[in-house]
Amino acid sequence: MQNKKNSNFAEKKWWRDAIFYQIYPRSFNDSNGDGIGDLEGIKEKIPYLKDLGIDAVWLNPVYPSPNKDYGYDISNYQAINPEYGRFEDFTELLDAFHDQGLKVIMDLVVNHTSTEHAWFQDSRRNPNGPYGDFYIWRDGKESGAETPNNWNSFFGGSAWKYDPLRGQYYLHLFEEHQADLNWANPKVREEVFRIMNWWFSQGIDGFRMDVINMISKDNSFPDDCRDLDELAIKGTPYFINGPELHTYLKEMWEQVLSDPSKFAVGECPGAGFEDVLALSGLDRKELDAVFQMELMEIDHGNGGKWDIRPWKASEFSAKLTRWQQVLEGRAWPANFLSNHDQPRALSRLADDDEYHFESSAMLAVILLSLTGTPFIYYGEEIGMPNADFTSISDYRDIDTLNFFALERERGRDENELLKIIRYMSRDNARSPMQWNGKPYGGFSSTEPWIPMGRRYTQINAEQDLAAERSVYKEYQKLISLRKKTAALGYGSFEPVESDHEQLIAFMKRHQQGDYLIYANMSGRNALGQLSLLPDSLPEGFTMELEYSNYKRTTLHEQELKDGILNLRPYEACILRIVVYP
Ligand code: TEU
Ligand code: CA
Repeated sequence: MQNKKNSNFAEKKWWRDAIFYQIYPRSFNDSNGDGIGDLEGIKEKIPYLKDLGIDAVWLNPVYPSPNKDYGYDISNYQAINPEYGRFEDFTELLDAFHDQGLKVIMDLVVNHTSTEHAWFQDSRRNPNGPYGDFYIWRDGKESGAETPNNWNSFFGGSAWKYDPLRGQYYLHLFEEHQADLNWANPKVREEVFRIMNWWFSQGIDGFRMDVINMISKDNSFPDDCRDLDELAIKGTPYFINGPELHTYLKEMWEQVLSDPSKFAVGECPGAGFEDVLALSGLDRKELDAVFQMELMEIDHGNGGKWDIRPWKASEFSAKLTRWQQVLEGRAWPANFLSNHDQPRALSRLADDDEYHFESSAMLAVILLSLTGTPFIYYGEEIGMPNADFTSISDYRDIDTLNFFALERERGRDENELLKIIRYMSRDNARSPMQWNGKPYGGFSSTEPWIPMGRRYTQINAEQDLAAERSVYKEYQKLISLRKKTAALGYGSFEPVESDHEQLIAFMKRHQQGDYLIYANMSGRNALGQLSLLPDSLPEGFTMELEYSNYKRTTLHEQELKDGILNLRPYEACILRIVVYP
């Protein structure tokens, strides 16, 4: 049965059929032995990526940066950070990917620049100069004694920094060396569009856009008077999904993105259903897809990410269901379970130890069975767990280090904080790629910029590829199954047993065939009630097993007879609905 709505996506777009792989260049592969991953190192691994079956890569920022936020503080948009290589190394890498039929999207970080960027250095010196109004400068209250308002930075503390040279405060929603650009200034937009077109003229295939839904601020910069948890970020209602956001993005579409071969996916923290439909709706002429963060906040308390709360499979299922169904036929989803800002899904959502293999494959089944474009994060394809550092000195991430320092100042216990950080820190996802069990995991011949993950000698690509039960090979199987099964990438989503406390179960319906997906997100056996399947299924249907992460080759007669599916810990199955004429 064809779901009318998803036929809206019939028009071929390379990025709708693509499976993306996100590379964090600083931690992927070091080719020159300085402990920092680089572009030549990525090029060496193209065969590994090609064999996996992916179609495109997203590179986190590789532009010159003082690395206060490791690349998300850019000091020059039209160059390559010498730590990663020369500009020629970039064009050679791009050509090498394209020669293998793989697309490349870059990271566009234009909500803010580094305070080392020439624009900012000129802006603070020449308020009436050409860049005087490129940033958000405001006088403080009480003749400058107080910040212009009570907004917080995402990395802790105030979102305002006083600059004695300019005699004013500038806004920084992130680290104080990341000054927010003033998008209300048409010159700023013009410059950004020129830079984007310049990169497209270099041959790239698209952009992942950093916090793109924060570029428009409420120009009256009011205080946030909500009664919030002390850890919560004040100000968000005045800069997330701001007043001119859609005007700016429509202009960007006109000036840069109208060509259908160009892909634009926006990272939009705090974007709800209506926001995502407005930002990436089919007829909106803004973005092609949006990374929304709701699933990533499943374990966030009222205080946000550092206020960790337990979560249930039924909550996970509910969030998945809502987003798949609300966007159906209206906006194309961008799906991910891990990225460079989140603890790794394997350790966060499943069992990275006793059921390491099963859990890794189970999460891959969920990611690769959803409608939308899937993004695999480096290391997921071999079941890399969290880095799991034990000492604060192992951490490099400014967000983590700021949280630790500020909470220590507030007298919180060090071990309690280390426990929270060990679970939630972004560095859990930024430790070097574990290629083998040799010193420094085959990532580098010298000590890396950040320590290796704690278990790299047991969990690494070399061992996984040699293993009888290889996570990499499960990803290959699931990627090729997805590519030949329209229902997985384009089907309509129907939840099954959505209140099950262990199982994520859903159908994907498509004219080319219907499929049933079960994923046990618990370390205990779970039962799937086949009788609870949608009664819209045709009379006398049966099922055939297409995939299981256990040595299961078929549904047992007993299960079909009893209508009960026995799922072992972290077992995941993909079943094809078969209707005999
Ligand atoms: O992330 C935006 C974002 O929402 C996360 O930073 C989140 O707030 C974070 O985990 C803090 O809790 C983007 C980039 O992905 C991130 O790496 C950058 O640090 C950030 O923007 C600023 O550029
Ligand atoms: Ca290097």
